[in-house]
Amino acid sequence: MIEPSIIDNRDLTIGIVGLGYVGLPTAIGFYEAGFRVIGLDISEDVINKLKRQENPSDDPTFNDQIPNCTRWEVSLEPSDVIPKCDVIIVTVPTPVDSGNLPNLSYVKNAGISIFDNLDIMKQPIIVLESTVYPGVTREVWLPLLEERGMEDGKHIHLAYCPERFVPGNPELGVRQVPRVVGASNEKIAEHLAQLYRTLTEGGVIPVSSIEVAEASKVVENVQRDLNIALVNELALILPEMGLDVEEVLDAAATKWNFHRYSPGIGVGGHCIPVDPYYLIQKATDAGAPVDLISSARMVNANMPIQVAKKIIQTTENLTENIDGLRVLILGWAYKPGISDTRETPALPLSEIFNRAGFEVFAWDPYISNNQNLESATFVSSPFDIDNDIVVLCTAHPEILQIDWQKLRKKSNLGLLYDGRRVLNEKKLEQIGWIFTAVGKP
Ligand code: SAJ
Repeated sequence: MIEPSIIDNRDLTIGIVGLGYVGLPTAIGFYEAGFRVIGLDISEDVINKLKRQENPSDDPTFNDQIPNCTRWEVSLEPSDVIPKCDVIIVTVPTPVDSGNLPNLSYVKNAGISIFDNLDIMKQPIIVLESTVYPGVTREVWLPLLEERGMEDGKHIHLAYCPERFVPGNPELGVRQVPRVVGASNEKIAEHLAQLYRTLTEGGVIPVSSIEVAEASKVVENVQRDLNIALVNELALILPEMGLDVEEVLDAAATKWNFHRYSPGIGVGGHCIPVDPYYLIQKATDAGAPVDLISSARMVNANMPIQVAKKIIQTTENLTENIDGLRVLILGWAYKPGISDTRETPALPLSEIFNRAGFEVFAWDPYISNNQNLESATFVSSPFDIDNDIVVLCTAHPEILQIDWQKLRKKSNLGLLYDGRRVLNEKKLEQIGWIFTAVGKP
């Protein structure tokens, strides 16, 4: 059991199962907070790199941050390390499958490797952090415990503490963000809140149950998806009235409780475009309506199609034959400053351009150009090729700083589409670009 005094003395061994985007910073954070930390992963590459104190992730924040100390251990073998743990935190992926249905196999497999190897004399606490729908922790793990003759609250204690951090933003990492934690047992939730307060300075609130904590996380991201969908739909409506969505949103944002979001070519990442499907699935199973959540998800998922349609229409107004025209996509990562391409809207955009007969090239300063994608050829510089159309998909600082005058000389048609509304329209038109953008008439 994790009594407050044990937490204060740092006399706890904390296991982290899954050393990816969330698990690695969490492991390093609890190590830095003074605990014994054991990291477990199924990837030999990750574990071998960590054993050599190399950063296994593509986030440079962890360069030179990998500990080399007796308080830090990493392993591929659950049987070697799980028995040593007092608290086990599970940070494994919870993706959706091709039909956008939740894939809980990683959560289940993590449970199996934990429950087959834990030391019940320690009455360990098992905390799921991965984003799920309300009920997953018990639905997936209780049957596994029963199969092994174990009971929650007796041999082990289950809990849920949603992962929260912002990839690529060191101000909003696991050591800074506020957290919530729920457990089957109120005392356990309180003690876990105390434990997580050694990790983050952002504050930790215990909530009344595992399910409340599970629901809070998926609701946070559903709200974000809905807000983005609203401005994306406005970006399709207002230009039909001759209005620029950015000008209207700026005006509306002068209202004290208007929350400003930005329209774009689409919503990428492993959170926002994925998490709503978890709540949609659970609500549908429960026979509850999901009209708003699912239609907002469709608006965002269809944004690359809408944007491609607009760009193709504009091109057809400029030239007779669009077949074989060259499009240069600037930015492939799903958001600025990182190399993560999961669910990137640039991919469907490039596929639609291909079907329209365009030849598609892409440049992203954070992504090596040896990507073997069907729908786009990666180049190592935006000046490597002549183009006809340039589409800004990701507002990387390096893309904003491009020499647009020099790039204009490489563009035969000179059509520029600002997919994130981050460029200076007047300046670009003065140097000869035909400037168009999402939400612009
Ligand atoms: N996006 C828009 N318009 C907006 C905001 C975002 O089109 O106004 C797009 C981005 O371009 C990107 C996608 O949505 O393609 C997601 O952007 P994001 O800023 O939400 O970034 P994420 O996916 O890294 O979200 C993370 C999430 N963190 C976790 O789930 C742990 C999310 O909960 C956070 O709210 C978000 O960071 C944040 O606040 O930055």
